[in-house]
Parts: sequence; C-alpha cells; structure tokens
Amino acid sequence: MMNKPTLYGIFASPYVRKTCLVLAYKGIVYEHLQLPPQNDDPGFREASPLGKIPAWRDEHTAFSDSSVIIQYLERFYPGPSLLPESPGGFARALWFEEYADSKLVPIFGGHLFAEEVLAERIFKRPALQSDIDKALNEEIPVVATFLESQIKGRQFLVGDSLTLADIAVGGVLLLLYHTGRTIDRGIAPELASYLERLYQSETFAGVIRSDVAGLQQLGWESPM
Ligand SMILES: N[C@@H](CCC(=O)N[C@@H](CS)C(=O)NCC(=O)O)C(=O)O
Repeated sequence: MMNKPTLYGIFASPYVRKTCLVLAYKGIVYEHLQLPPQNDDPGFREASPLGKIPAWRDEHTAFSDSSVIIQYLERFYPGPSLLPESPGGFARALWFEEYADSKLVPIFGGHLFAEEVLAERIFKRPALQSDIDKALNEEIPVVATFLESQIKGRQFLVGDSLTLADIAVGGVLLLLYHTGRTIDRGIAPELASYLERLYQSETFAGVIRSDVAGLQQLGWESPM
C-alpha cells in the first residue's frame, strides 16, 4: 500500500494553514505532523534544510515552502485547480498570495495573533502590547480598506470562483477572527460579508475546526 504524503508544520503557522486549505480544497488525503520550526526530526530536516515550516514529503520527493508546495500540488495532484486559466487571472491570483504572505502575515500573524495568543503560551515571553495596538489601530484599517476596494461588487477576489487568492487572503484574516474580532463593517462591509461566506465553505470549515481544537490545547478559546 502507498504511504500517505506528509505535511510537516504546526497548525499555528499561517503558511501551514494556507497549505492545509489547498489540500482540503483538492481533497488530498495526507498525514499532518504537527512539528514546530527548527525541530530535529530527520525527515523534516531533509525536506526543509532551513528548518522552516511547512514542508512536504510524498513517494516522489520532499521539499519545503508553502508557495512551492501549492504549485507542486497544482501540477501533480489532479482535481480542481485554484489557479485561473487566463494569464491575467493566473497572475492576479498569485499576486494576492504574495500580498497575503508578505503584507498580511506580518500584521495579522506577527503583530496581532503571535503577540496576543502565542507570545506567552508558546514563546514564553510577555506579549508586546505596542505591536497589538499598531495592528488594530493603524495597520488593519488600511488593509481592510484596500481589500474592500478589491472585493466590492464581487463574490471572489479573482474571477467568479474560488482561487488561491481567496484561500491565501481569507486564511490570514482568519487570525483576526480567532482572536475574537471581526472586520469592522463601518470600514469594509463587503469584505466582512465575503469572509463570513468563505468561513462557512466546506474548505474553510474543516481547517477552522482543526484550528479551534489546536488553540484549545494551547489554552485559547477561539469563538469561531
Ligand atoms: N516562504 C515560506 C515562509 C515559511 C516561514 O517563514 N515559516 C515560519 C513559521 S510561520 C518559520 O518556519 N520560521 C522559522 C524560521 O524562519 O527559522 C513559506 O511560504 O513556507
């Protein structure tokens, strides 16, 4: 019997969550080894020489980086694609993935979620309240305003069906909801409705359930 492929990386990482959402959408069965970054598991280190999560292993190969894993899954595993056929849509979906990774993760992951939820529980240090305040008062209103302009009058960020853009952006914004907050409808009403729809979809619902269970083990009650 063929071994199941393995995803390495703790659920609390936004890059791991993005990969889990793609795996869920495509219906790929895999084993999830919940390991932190820089752990000594030899299989993980072989797949991820820099010690970063997520990493992937299947019967053919082993490597790391969420964006690389997703491109590999798109090419190698049959099933519904998350990248539009049209060159313009393809580029736009990849742009939103890059925007989520490089712009949204530092705000929602680094300044808010890591400080409020992970700092004391995982990093064993006090939370930096100044980072949380900066995210809530300065950074999130700016990105919410931008994303409202992108989703206004649409069901999805790119084209007329779910793409990697929705998975990447929705996956990171989920961190706001896990801290017990929502997008301010006064600033971004259509973004708030879009996220509510997205989080009720089958793809997101399963990953949200796993997140909630993992957070509960850390002693954090997510209202999701
Ligand atoms: N570009 C990478 C970023 C992965 C990444 O930075 N993961 C963090 C956890 S959220 C990590 O492993 N950090 C540990 C380190 O950089 O040593 C990806 O998309 O997978």
